[in-house]
Amino acid sequence: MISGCKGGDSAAKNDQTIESAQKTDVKKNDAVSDKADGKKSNGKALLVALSTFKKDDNGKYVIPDKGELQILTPSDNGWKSEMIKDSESNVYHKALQYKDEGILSIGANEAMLKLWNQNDSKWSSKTLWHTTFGGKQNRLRDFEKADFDGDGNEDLAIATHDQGVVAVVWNRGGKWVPEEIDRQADMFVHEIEIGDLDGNGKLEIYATPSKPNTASGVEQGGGIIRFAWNGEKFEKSEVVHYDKRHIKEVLVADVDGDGKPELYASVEAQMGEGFKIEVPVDIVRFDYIDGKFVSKKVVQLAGERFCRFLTAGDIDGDGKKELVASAFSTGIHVIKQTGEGSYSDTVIDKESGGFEHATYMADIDGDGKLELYAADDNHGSINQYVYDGKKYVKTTINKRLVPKSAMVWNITTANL
Ligand SMILES: [Ca+2]
Ligand SMILES: [Ca+2]
Ligand SMILES: [Ca+2]
Ligand SMILES: [Ca+2]
Repeated sequence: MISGCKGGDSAAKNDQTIESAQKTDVKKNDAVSDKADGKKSNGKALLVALSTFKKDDNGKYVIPDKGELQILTPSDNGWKSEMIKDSESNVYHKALQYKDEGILSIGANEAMLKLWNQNDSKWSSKTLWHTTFGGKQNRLRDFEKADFDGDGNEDLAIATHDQGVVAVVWNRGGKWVPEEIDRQADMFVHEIEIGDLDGNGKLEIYATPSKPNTASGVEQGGGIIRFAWNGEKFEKSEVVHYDKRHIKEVLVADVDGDGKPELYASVEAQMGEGFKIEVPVDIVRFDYIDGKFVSKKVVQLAGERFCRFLTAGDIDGDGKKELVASAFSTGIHVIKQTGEGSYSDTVIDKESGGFEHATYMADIDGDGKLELYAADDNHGSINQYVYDGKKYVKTTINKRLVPKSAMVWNITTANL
């Protein structure tokens, strides 16, 4: 049963749904694979989570269609693309490999958590959680995996729309048990990050609730909340709150290399009437010091309204980590710490952009150095950036015919 769940009736319903889903066993869906040769690759692949759109009567790609998971695999003849299509959801927000058990996906409208597996080159899925939240939208928006209770099984923390639900889906020895750990009416929780910022050996969950988008974006408040496991339940506290700004992107990483992770946030612009940017995007760092969070501005992205992707890693091979901020309209920013509290900001590609501008760092080619992968939705391309010692060399590894026919929401990797 779902213990400590605040959902009441919906909790009972969720539990029932999961029971029936587990009894259903493997469901074929309408998964389509366009992989021509059906061979399994042996190396790492990129998992690209997408939503697709159909044309309306005016020929505009605005009607939500299927959620899709694109698997991009390097080969001697360039990157191979394979699509898993799912008509039960119209958005795939993210996919994560879960050990050798398969690929987990989260979708929206319908809100579904699925586990995908490949047999004889056909992908099929099992639904682990299918739920509604009682508002207008039912979206599983972001998730991360970690063993919160220390039982040896990795659990999932999931951000959802639009009733402020933060859920943990416990892995109880192979049985998946969802639990709502928070709920706030008419709130959108966009992002989950996990890390031990207080250094007590237990992982906390960081989540970003914000008020619904308005047409003007004026006075859309939000912040970061934190859930710390106390051995029995999660204790909620606030990291930061803004009345006129909000956060849809956070990152936990040890960028300064002192062995302790920091929390980074992309604080969206404070907007005035008529889409006037009163304060542009700030990248802010939060350190947990003596029981509270201390914030410091890293950089401000001049002229930028929002930045929905922060990643970190040593992308230029100098032994120190960089922070990469992929912004809506000002390109891909590589941010380097140049001293105590000082940072430089270099735009490596000002043409790349989009609402999400999903970005990921991975060593897919196996040379021991990270490559940067970014989804440029303005041009419908997925690009790789490799630092050659002087500059970032850009290679387009995938391009769709009609850029507006899809949106990329996330990029991760899997060993397939
Ligand atoms: Ca666990
Ligand atoms: Ca901790
Ligand atoms: Ca570096
Ligand atoms: Ca590499």
